[in-house]
Amino acid sequence: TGPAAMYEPSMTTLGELQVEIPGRREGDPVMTQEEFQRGTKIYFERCAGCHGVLRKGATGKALTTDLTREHGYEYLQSFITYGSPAGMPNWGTSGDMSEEDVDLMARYLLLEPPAPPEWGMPEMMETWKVLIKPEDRPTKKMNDIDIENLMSVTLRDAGEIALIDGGTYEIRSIIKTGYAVHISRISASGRYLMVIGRDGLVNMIDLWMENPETVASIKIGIEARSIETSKFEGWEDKLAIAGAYWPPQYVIMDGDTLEPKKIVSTRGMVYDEQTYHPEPRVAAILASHYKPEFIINVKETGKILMVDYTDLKNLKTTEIEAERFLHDGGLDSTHRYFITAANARNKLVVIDTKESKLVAITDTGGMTPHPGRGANFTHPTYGPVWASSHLGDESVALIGTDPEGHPDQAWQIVDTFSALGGGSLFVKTHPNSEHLYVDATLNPDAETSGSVAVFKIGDMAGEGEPDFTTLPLVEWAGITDGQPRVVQPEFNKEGTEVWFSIWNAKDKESAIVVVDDKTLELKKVIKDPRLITPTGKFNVYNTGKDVY
Ligand code: DHE
Repeated sequence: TGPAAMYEPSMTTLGELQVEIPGRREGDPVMTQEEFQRGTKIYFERCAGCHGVLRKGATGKALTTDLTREHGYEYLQSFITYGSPAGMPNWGTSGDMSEEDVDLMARYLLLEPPAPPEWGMPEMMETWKVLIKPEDRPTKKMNDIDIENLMSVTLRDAGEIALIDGGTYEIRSIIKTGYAVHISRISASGRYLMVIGRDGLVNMIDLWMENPETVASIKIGIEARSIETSKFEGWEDKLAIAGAYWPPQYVIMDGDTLEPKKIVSTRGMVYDEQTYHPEPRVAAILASHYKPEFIINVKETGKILMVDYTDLKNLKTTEIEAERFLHDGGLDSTHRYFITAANARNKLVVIDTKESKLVAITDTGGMTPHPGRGANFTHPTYGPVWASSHLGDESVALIGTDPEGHPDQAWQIVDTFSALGGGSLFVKTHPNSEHLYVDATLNPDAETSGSVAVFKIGDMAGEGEPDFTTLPLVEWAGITDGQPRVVQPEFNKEGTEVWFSIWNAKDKESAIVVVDDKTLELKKVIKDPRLITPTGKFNVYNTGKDVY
């Protein structure tokens, strides 16, 4: 009984939708309806994130039939089997796809992609549930949890999050969320935790309840990645926003109930060529601290939208021409500037959230920047900087973020140096820390992907590349089965400990490793059979206040 029993998460993903083989053309490979359905499911689960639902390409290459047919079956089959150094996974040789599935996918890609359905207000309203009405919720915190130091941990393949106490390391609860759940964000007051699954399911969890639970949910699309809440003074906890990959759109919702208020399509013209794009996906969304605005990355058209949320009926949007393939990013230490990666273009874009204007587009000098929210610190030589690592190579790039004190270096790449290796996803530091942590999650070498590089910020001055310490976290976790990967450093509220996920296969043991930031010694290994595929971790205080 209780809200958990009432709450049935929606598992409809693009892979589960009933699709028909689009009209056959001469020379099309023979494929049964069942095979086509299976191909669609695999494509959604493995390929769409990088190549797009309509296969127009983004982080991955375009796979439209004019191209796939030119390359032909053999080429596709070998590419899917062996992958490429540019980032295509080796689905066949890694054992993730069977030989039959590789064959199926090579044939599938020679056919036109099925057209997925739209998801407008009627569909959203049908999935919208308020499990506990605002008036029936507690009026004060009813538990003894130190909410500000709570960690919301993505349990990716379980479609759940774990709420872990940042002080005692105790798992306070496990909550069912969307399919392949992606990120957590927190409302400005720190009360409501918002979680989004790849299937577009949003859970709103009330951290004041005796046992924090989902109080409202809605499915905002068929594929999604981002969620955020209004943070400007006077608008705390008032609104939520979620962005979808499919259909390409964002929706602004009531911050108490998730009632959908306004859906805006992001289909339109690519910023530079000014040609129409049918699938401009919504990537990172951040709330401005300077204005009542949401900052929205539209990936394929290369536009950053600054959406004023004060009057949804007369919606004012500043549309900034940035760069294609916008992905993730974060704020500088003053919270005034938004720095974001146009990752397939090797660029960082800087926006002034006070003036709602483009400030700079800078080449990072590395391959495919992937900063997460990035890392802010004061460099001994260059002053305030923000860091990003890269997916395609081992480099870390630092961009100057102090236009007042260090005008010559502002928005320039002031330094680049090597960390462990390519395949890095996230960097992290904290205002109270003297260290910069850099993972190498997708590196093919198990020792590399199982470790993290730690740079001492004070040692970054001087000639040559700074040295780093390697912490063998998988070894520290004592997991020998499988090839677990270290992913996403996240600090506790005080900035004294840093947490890492040890991300193993679904049927193997995973863990969370906590490191003492001062001594770089192991503080705690959190293991529990319920910790299935932990990936992202979101400290309530640091996430809500944009401390990174
Ligand atoms: Fe993420 C953030 C998209 C794969 C873990 N990821 C984001 C954001 C986007 C995104 C747009 C920024 C959200 C925001 O700030 O509003 N991620 C995608 C993809 O399209 C991609 C490449 C492929 C896919 O098919 O989904 C992808 N992401 C992954 C993973 O495989 C990761 C490593 C494991 C997982 O849990 O799925 C992963 N993504 C994360 C994490 C963040 C994230 C942990 C938040 C980082 C932070 O510190 O804020």
